[in-house]
Amino acid sequence: MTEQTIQRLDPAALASLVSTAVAEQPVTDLHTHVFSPLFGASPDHHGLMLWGIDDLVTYHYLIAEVFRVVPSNELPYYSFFAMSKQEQADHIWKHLFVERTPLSEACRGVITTLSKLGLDPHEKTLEPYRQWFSEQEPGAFVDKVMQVANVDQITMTNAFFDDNERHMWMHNPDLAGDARFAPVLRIDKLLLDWPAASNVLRECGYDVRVDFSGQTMDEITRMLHEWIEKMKAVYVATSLPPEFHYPTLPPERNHADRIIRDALLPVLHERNMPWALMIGARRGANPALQAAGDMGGRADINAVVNLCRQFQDNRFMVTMLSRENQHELAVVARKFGNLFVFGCWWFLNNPSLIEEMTRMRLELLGTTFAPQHSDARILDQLVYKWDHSRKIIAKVLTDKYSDLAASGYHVTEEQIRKDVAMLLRDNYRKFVGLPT
Ligand code: RAT
Ligand code: ZN
Repeated sequence: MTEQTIQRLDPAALASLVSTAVAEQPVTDLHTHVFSPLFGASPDHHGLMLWGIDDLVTYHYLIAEVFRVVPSNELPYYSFFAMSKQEQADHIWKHLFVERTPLSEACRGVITTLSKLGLDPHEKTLEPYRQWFSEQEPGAFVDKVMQVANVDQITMTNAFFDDNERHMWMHNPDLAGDARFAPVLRIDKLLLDWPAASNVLRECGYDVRVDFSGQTMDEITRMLHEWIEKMKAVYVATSLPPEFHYPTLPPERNHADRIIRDALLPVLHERNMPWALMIGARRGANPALQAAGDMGGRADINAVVNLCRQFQDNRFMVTMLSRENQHELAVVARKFGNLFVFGCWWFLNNPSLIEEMTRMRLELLGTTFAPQHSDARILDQLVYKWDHSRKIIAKVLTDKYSDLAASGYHVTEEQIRKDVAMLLRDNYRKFVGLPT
């Protein structure tokens, strides 16, 4: 590099170059729960695609928060869940947005989303927002949100063991037909509740037995191939509890170990496809809160070590839910090139923790990870989840480039843009084999 191409940027110029590069870089969002309009997006919201003010305000993170203000001895859980979605949204809006300052991350997210969509977030009732959303057409609204959030592809979560969703896939061969959305085969129950999973597989025509006799493993293999193909899945995913473990050496200990070793990983190897593990979700800590009742727990990192070491020809995408697991996960990724670390998941998707994790990952892994995924459930949330995360990623990168400058190395704008493209889009796309 010649002397002229080296930019010695002053701190303000560097910060502005980095934040522009981060803002302008389209993101491939690698894990969400958003569905395409093909799954149904009617204005009465009976489909799977969630969008608009009532879905936004009844996000399960906000349901958990409203029960801190109006506890269940004042409004029992069952009474809340018996209310219509609009009534639930009115209740949440009143208590979290009108009578209190919306300071929490999930509350601020609604404010950012409304503001960036051009709406005034100070309304005392939801009616003006309802009116505005009723004028949006779902398909065009997807384009609008993707443009405001600068997201080029939304990765879905397509749950084979969800009866409603599975029936949709069985009766509509074109569900993967919206190129803005990438499907993912999600198979939690196969590993977490084999007796129940085997019943569903049998109902679907797979000759499996709960004791693994007969053709069971071949039939699980057949199901995985068939459903990866039917969904046109880009990867296979599971969310796992803190207790998840994979032993050091065969023989296997339980159903999950056998299925992982003899069906899941061979299928993925044959198809050159990664397995995404999201480890640390403890379901139903407060079951009455439904989807809002889950919590997290610290997991054993050796599960990840053992999988990466024993299956070196397989590839693993891993995120973990507890803050305590983050350092060891980044260290393990230094040992195994077949491990791709991604995202600040769920209770970690908060500015203070995103900053801490992104800084640590850059220090341990350089640019070889994906700092964030949105986990959005409601389409509109892409706006805030990415706006908030981009600002933190830009801040951390600016600090790191300043540290480099203090060490005598000055980055070019081209380098900054390349780093940002890898972090927000290309590392993930390469890892799953999508075009970059
Ligand atoms: O983040 C969430 O919305 C959680 O409820 C879970 O869905 C989690 O992200 C998961 O994928 O299991
Ligand atoms: Zn998720």
